[in-house]
Amino acid sequence: MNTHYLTTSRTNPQFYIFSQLFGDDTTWSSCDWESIQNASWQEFWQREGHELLEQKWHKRFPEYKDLIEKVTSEEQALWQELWEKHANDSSCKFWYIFSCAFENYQNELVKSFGVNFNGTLDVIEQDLQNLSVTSTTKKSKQRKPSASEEHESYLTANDDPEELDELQQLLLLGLPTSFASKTHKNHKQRRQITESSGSESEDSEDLLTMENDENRALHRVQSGFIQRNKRKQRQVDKLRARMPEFMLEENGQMVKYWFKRFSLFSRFDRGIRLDRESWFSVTPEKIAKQTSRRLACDLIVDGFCGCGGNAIQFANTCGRVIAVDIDAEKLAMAKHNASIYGVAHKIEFIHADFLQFAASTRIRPDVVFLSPPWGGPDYQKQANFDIEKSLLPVGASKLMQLSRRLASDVSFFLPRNANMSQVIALSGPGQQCEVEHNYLDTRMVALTAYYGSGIIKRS
Ligand code: MGP
Ligand code: SAH
Repeated sequence: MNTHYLTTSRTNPQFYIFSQLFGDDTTWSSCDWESIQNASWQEFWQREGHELLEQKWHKRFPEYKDLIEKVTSEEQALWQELWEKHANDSSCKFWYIFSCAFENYQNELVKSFGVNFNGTLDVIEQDLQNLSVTSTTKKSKQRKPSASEEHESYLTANDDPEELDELQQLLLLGLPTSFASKTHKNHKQRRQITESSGSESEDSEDLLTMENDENRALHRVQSGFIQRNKRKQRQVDKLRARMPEFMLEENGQMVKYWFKRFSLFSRFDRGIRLDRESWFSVTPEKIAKQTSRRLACDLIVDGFCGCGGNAIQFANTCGRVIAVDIDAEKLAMAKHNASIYGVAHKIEFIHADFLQFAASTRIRPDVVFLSPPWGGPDYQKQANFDIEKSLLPVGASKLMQLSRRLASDVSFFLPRNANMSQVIALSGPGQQCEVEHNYLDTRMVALTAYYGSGIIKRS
């Protein structure tokens, strides 16, 4: 994977969606890859292309805004030429990242059908040959990224370019930055070399001067190094002070969520509140926005509202939102977060167990949206996540049955490794569903499944 391109999108991960209709008889092998790719690219480029080009342009040429009014027509033509080149180069880069994400999508879709990947590689390769994907992307498909590249691609979902240095340090949590002992060791080694060579031949006085000179130089280097490290350490300390305390525990495994905070909520710095579970469960804003565009309606029920990642976005596209959660503290946080986005008045927060709520309510929404607990970050340990056995509080079929009591259009937010045959089976005999794979840059975050003719895209 070309890290340069990924670096450019670090501050603002691009959001790609690949979606496909599935019925009883569809499998991954009957996917129309080419049309999925074309439709996804067009969808993305129409949604974000123009803005991305403009953003990048103004970053490259900050003087443009001030100059353009005053330039001659000849200069204007030169600017125009520059713009065209910029638009062309930039769209190529975005296309490249998109193609990488698309390759990942193909691989991940196949895996989610529980197919042994090695056995199908040739077939997929054949499919890829038929696509107009550039040869560089084909190469990248077969090469497993190195550890450092995997780290890079993890970073792409972060919104904190200024703090990457600190991130790298924080990822080694439990620092001290151990510079003192390190330099001491080097110093010792150098001494040993000097001493041994000296004992063999040289005049001891010369040696002493040399050693003093070396020591002085070494001292200068060391003190610069110490200064820099002290400065870094102070920055790290400052950053750690801003992080929730629990993140620094558990071997630092939760720290990654801190670095995604602006990807989770673009207004994070205005006082967004999250508890431990919500840090790893909240739907990233770009994905929540997309789901809310898809599910725009008069009345929607968000059955597992959490701290409001989805509910807040629904409030922007739906007439009214009913947000249910079993945890009163999370509901309070959701209400607070919704007020930061200026939409709290559009959401009715209901403290209830969704199972009981759905079984007893007389409310008849247009759509029910479900993002239940997946059992914490360990969901990733299953090769094929069993949505009947591992979702909480009950399996997907039971959740679907209860939701269908309220509305025929139901949507699930599910783990990226969800068993695809089970996801399709949820639509019921003879019915179809649409499965959307949600990517931030080249990384698949999760999938969203749509059931019911009112919300399936092309039914
Ligand atoms: P993740 O797998 O914990 O993060 O969750 P990431 O960065 O993909 O992990 P990595 O180890 O591969 O780096 C990805 C996304 O899934 C989160 O941002 C949440 O939106 C969603 N998510 C994760 N969990 C554990 C849950 C859950 O239990 N319930 C719901 N509804 N969403 C979850
Ligand atoms: N979509 C949310 C995150 C949901 S996490 C967001 O973007 O912010 C799953 C939520 O389900 C948790 O908040 C948890 O408290 C809630 N939950 C668990 N069991 C529940 C139940 N039986 N009824 C309602 N909510 C439940």
